[in-house]
Amino acid sequence: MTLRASSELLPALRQLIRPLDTHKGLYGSVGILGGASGMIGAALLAGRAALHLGVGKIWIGLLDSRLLVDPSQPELMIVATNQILKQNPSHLLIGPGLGQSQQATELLHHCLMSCLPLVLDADALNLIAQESEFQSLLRTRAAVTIITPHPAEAARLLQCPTETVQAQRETAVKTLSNEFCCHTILKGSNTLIANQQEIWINTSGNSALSSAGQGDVLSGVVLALLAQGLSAIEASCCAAYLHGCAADSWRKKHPNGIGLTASETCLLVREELNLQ
Ligand code: NPW
Ligand code: AMP
Ligand code: MG
Repeated sequence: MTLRASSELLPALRQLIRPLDTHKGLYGSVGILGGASGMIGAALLAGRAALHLGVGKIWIGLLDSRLLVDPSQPELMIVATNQILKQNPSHLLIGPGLGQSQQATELLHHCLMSCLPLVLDADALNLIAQESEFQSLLRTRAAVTIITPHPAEAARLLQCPTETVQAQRETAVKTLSNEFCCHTILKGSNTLIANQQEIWINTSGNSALSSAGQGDVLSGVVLALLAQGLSAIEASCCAAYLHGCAADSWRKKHPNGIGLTASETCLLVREELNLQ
């Protein structure tokens, strides 16, 4: 199969250009669920990425309810997990730092049952891999669903070794999209993006992204683009491309550099948006 380049879909980003007379209510009101004890940062990183990519309102339902505000990012609205769906969100992301507790399982069930466009990452994917009922719910969702596995998460979903996924990445991404009737972003060097018809390849990005929380940032970028009107495939391809470009620009300033943090990547991705 011929792979298309993810950068082909960049013109879709022009949809983000705003008229003068507008308001935040038009740019998505997203709910993010995750952040169990010890992994609060994952949900906050996804929220920060969504914020820096222009989402109107961001609600974060943290499983660890001890944090009431992100002092470094007070724009994020942190609420109890059971408050997220009550905020009438336009789009949902579940998974970053979610853990695999009973509470996590119940929240995932609610999300899969909802009629809202949904991004699934990290532990949401691990829970789906373990539960056939979740797999059925995923297949039969009426709304758009995007899954963002790294190779090990993909292997859990496909019930095969990670080495098999890496040896046959095109087959893996296509199988995931077909098996679960969704859009798939198979992360890693040369991230692949697939719907049930086609596969796109991302050529931006580098090993500076091999650090904690970078996937959580990517999921927030995908959510942001989806919430502002891009189609699932446009949001997936553009997010992977911009995320990779952020690391490429950083490497230009720091040849062979290491130590790029996910927090920095949130800001750098915004710099990559060229809406002229
Ligand atoms: P290894 O180490 O090579 O044997 P997991 P996670 C493998 C949250 N986070 N290619 C790797 O294999 C996330 O959101 C919270 C091949 C290892 O065994 C999740 O909710 C943070 N193999 C949760 O933590 C920051 C690869 O998979 C295993 C691979 C767990 O997520 C960190 C690790 O993957 C994190 O994002 C690749 N490209 N990538 C926070 N600040 O709060 C991974 N593996 O077991 O799914 O664990 O990705 O750390
Ligand atoms: P996660 O493992 O969920 O934190 O996701 C890691 C993110 O960083 C994904 O978007 C990967 O595509 C990206 N990434 C990690 N390592 C590399 C690499 N060597 N080259 C390009 N992208 C990478
Ligand atoms: Mg991850």
